[in-house]
Parts: sequence; C-alpha cells; structure tokens
Amino acid sequence: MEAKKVAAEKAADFIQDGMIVGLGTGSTAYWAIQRIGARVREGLKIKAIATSQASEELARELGIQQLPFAEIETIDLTIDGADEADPAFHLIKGGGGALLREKIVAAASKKLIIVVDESKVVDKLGRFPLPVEVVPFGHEMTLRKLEQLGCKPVLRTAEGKTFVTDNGNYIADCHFGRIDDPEQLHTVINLIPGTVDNGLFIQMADHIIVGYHDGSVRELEK
Ligand code: DER
Repeated sequence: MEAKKVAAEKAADFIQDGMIVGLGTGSTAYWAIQRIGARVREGLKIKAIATSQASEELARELGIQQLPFAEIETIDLTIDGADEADPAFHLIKGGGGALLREKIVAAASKKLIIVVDESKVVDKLGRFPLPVEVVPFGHEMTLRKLEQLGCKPVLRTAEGKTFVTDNGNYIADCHFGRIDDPEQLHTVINLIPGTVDNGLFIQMADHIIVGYHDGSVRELEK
C-alpha cells in the first residue's frame, strides 16, 4: 500500500488550480483521489471526471466537484493506475474492470500520469492477463475468436457471477503469457466483432511514477 500511496500522492501534487482532472480507478488511483480530496478541502479549485462509478462515488464523498463529459472540451491531467507498464510506456490496464471509461478519459486528456508500484514495471507485457471488454451477445463466439489469437480467454466472474462492467459488458481476461507486439495485438483484438476495447494502452502514458516500499519514488520519462 505504501508504495502505491507515495506514487499516487506525488502525482496528485502536479494538479493546479483551474484544472479539469481525470480520476482513475483501482487501489492506486484511490490514493490519488484521497490526496485530491484533501487538497480540495485546503482550497484547490478543480473539476473532475471519474473513470468508474466507484471512483465517481469516492470523489463525491470527498467533496470533489465533478462534470459530465457534455461540459468538457479537454481534460488537463488524468491520474490512473496500471497492471503492467513496459519501457515504451505501453500499458496493460483493466484489472479493475474499468478499462473502457479509463481509455475514453485518457484519450481526452492532455497528459496521462500513470502511478504504480515497482511490481508493475516489466520488460515485456503479457504476464498479466489482458482484459478485453466484450458485449454479452455472442460472447461465447467472441472468446473463441480471442483464443485463436494465441491466448486462453477466461470470462471474469465476481462473487460467483459473471462480472458486469459499468457499461453493462463482460470482461474476458486473456492469458497470453507474453505479448511481443502490443501495437499489432491491440488492433487485431479490436477488429473482432463483439469486442468493445481492450486493456492495451498504446502510446497513451506521458509520465510514469513508480513508488517503492521505502517511501521513495522514481519518475520515468518516455
Ligand atoms: O483497472 C485498471 O485499469 C486499474 O487502473 C488497474 O490497472 C490498476 O489497479 P491497482 O492500482 O489496484 O493495481
């Protein structure tokens, strides 16, 4: 927790008055949202948009003013976690099931800061199973087509039931083992009818902050 917290709080301190801020999802983004809430209570003037219902609820509890996308031209800065990050700053995200809204918010952001602990920094993506958001209709066939790409797709469950995303879709966790060409895989997956999007974030991260258990942080530049 300490490593995630120190990275998240470092990122939250980049936020300036007047910004529109994207709020990520997951246990690391949680600490960024907590720090943002504390700064808002100290007088920071920002507006935010969340990447999940969970983060939206947390931000509301902390008194962080939120906007709908209808009122947003661009987002100045988004802070989010990741499941894996490689040397080219490609990411695997979606461990928390929020990849679709996270990618939409990230794509609308001038700057995306990723906050992780050191376990997420890898040489090659793929040890973490790649989450793919799929529509429920025909998902059995969609998973078979995903399998033909060389992975073992597993439909995500929660509390014994099929996990349903904030958008009413399912998640297939695709066990590739290693991903040699994430850019090509990202494109090929999204061409399969029935897939909505996948957890490969290609060339989206601008800045990665790595937290360590001794409370230190390391900032990676692309
Ligand atoms: O679901 C997500 O994309 C999360 O950001 C995930 O990638 C990181 O979750 P964590 O911060 O709880 O490890």
